[in-house]
Amino acid sequence: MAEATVVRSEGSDPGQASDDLVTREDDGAVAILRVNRPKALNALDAATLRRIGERIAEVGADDAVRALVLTGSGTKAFVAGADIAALRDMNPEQASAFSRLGGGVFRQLERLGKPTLAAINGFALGGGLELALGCDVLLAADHAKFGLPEVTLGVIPGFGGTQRMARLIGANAARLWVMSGEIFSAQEALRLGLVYSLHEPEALLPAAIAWAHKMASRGPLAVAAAKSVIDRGLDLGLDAAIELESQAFGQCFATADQREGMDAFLAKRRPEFRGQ
Ligand code: DAK
Repeated sequence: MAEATVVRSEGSDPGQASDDLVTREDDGAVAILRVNRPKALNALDAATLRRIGERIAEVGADDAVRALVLTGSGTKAFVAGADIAALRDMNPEQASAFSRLGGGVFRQLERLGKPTLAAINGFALGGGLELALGCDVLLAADHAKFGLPEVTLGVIPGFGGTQRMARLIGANAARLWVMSGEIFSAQEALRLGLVYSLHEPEALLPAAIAWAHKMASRGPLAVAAAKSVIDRGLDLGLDAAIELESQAFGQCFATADQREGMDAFLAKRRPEFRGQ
């Protein structure tokens, strides 16, 4: 079945250019992507999901970008979920195709060979929380609200939320929040380890960008290898995961960045990593 026939883009605000659904601005080596559908609290319809995918691909291909921060437009919402108006009339095939579209985009985000941070500036519900879960590190504003409320709509999380929540906060807490569909506070998210830190709303983006710059200044191949080994290792037994780390450690020694990093240390100067 052709994707275009089943994954519709209803829900995008009339007159809003698809380009504008996800804006990009760069701060040096850090790209900042904002989901930008303020009238629907940045809810994800098919057009917005596709645009996120295009932006991620763009960032991945841009050698000048070494880290990504993902946030939502405005101060009220990061992303308030999948677009319920677009979901409502889907048949099972269309829903599966929508799920595959979102799941594919979130996996693309997760596999991006550059560090990614979610700056959660408000509601992160349903597909919005699932989008944040595709990032490497989650930071939040202290007024943010979290939840996977899909069961309140008669469905379940369809973009990997059940799996990533359980991996990140453990099965007990994941079951509680997924099966109740309740919304929870930023303070609870911090307590659960779902987010790394909370910030005053105006301090959130600067904090995320500051972490992104730190990561962007390190050896990019090493950062990408570390990300990959942590992610892949989580799905393996400890022996296999440690072997994966050993292999990746060895591969670092085939790079110019390894020599540059160690030469710079010994010469007491800042390294100039070229990602080679
Ligand atoms: N979709 C569409 N529009 C939304 C929206 C959403 N998720 N969230 C908010 N909006 C719209 C509202 O309809 C409203 O539009 P207008 O009436 O102004 O036209 C506007 O944004 C402002 O929202 P409110 O007026 O409701 O603002 P409040 O401050 O009163 O409330 C809220 C904020 C976030 C508590 C409330 O809007 C809310 O409860 N929103 C829905 C949150 C939610 O349930 N999110 C989860 C969506 S379900 C799957 C694939 C994916 C998924 C599941 C399955 N498969 C294909 C299997 C994922 C599902 C979800 O994410």
